[in-house]
Amino acid sequence: MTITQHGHEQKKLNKLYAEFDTMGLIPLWTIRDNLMPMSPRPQALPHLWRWADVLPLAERSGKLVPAGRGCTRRAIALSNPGLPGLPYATPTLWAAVHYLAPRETAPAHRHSQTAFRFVVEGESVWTNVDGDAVAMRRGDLLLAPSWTYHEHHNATDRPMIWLDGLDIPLVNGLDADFFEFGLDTLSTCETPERSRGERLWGHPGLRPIGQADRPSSPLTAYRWEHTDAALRAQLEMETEDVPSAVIEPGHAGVRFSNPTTGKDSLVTIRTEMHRLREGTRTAPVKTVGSAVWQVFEGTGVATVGDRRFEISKGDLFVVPSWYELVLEAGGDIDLFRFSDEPVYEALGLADTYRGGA
Ligand code: GTQ
Ligand code: FE2
Repeated sequence: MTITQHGHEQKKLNKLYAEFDTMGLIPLWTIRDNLMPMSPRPQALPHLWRWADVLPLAERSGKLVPAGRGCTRRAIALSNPGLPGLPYATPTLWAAVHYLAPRETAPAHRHSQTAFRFVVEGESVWTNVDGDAVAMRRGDLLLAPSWTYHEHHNATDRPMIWLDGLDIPLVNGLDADFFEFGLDTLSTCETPERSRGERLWGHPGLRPIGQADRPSSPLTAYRWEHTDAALRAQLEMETEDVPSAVIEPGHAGVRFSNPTTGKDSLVTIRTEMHRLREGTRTAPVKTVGSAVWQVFEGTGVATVGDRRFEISKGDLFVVPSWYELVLEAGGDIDLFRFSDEPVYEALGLADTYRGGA
C-alpha cells in the first residue's frame, strides 16, 4: 500500500469512528481488554480503617450531629479509596460505624436494602425489627432483612457504637431501591431478654412445625455466647484429634445461617465469625466477590494482595474481589467477616481458590 493510499484509508476509518460515536455505537475491538479482562480487575482497593481513628470521630459526631428525622441515622460510612467520593466499602457493600447517644432513638423506617448490625463494644441498645425488640450486646449479630421496619433505641446513659453492613451499593446498581418512613413514636418500650425471633427459632436443630421457609433468617439475633462456644468447640476438637472440625489447622469458623433453609442468614450478604489460634497463619485464599472484615478481639496481621495490615480490636479492612488474603494471628484472634458471595452463588459466578499453606 502506498502512503497516499494508507492516508486515505485512515481518513475513512476516522470518519467511521466519528459516525459510530454520533450514533451511540462502540466497536468491541477497541475496548475488549478492559471490557472482558482475563480475571477480575476491581476498582476497589485493599484498605484498613483503624478503630483508634474511627472511634473518636464517631464520638465527636455524637456530640455535634443530632440523630432523628433530619439525619435519620448517625452512621459513618467506610469509603474505599479506589471508589473515591463514594460511601462504599466495596462495589456491593456498605459498611458504617453507627453511634447512638444515651436515650436517643433512631426512628423506624424500612427499605429494600438488607442490613445487619455487629456489636464490637457496648450493650443495652435494642433494635426493633418488625415490632420485635431485639437486645444488642457485645459480639451479637442482629439482622434487619429487606423491607423489615427497624428502629434503634438507647435505653441507657452510655453511648453505643456498632458496625452496620448493608447491600446499598448493590441495590443501587440494580436500580431496586425502595424506602418508607415508619412512625416517629417508638412502637414499644419493652426490652425483653429474648426476642420473639429467638424464642421461636433459637433452639439448635429444632424447627417449629408449621413455619414455612423464608428467604432471610427469621432468627434476627445470633448471640455471642453461642458463636463463642461453637468456635471454642471446633478448636478443642482439633486438639482432640478431630482435625476435620476446623477449616484448616488452627482456624475455626462459623457462618450465620437461616434456620429455615440452612443457607446464608441474609439473601445478599454472607456473615461469618473466624477464630485463629495464636501463631496460626492461614493458607492464601482468593474469592470472587468482595468482603469486609472487623477484628472482634486480639491482634494479628492481614495481608491483602501486596498490602500488609497490622490489625487489632475494632479495625476494619476490605478484601476486593480476587485479591489474595492471608491472616496471621498474633495472640488468639477473632474476626467478623461479611461478603457478597451469596449474590455470586445465585448468579453462578462464585469461585474460591485456596493455595497451599
Ligand atoms: O440503621 O437503619 O448504616 O438505614 C445505613 C442505612 C444504617 C439503619 C446504615 C440505614 C441504617
Ligand atoms: Fe435502615
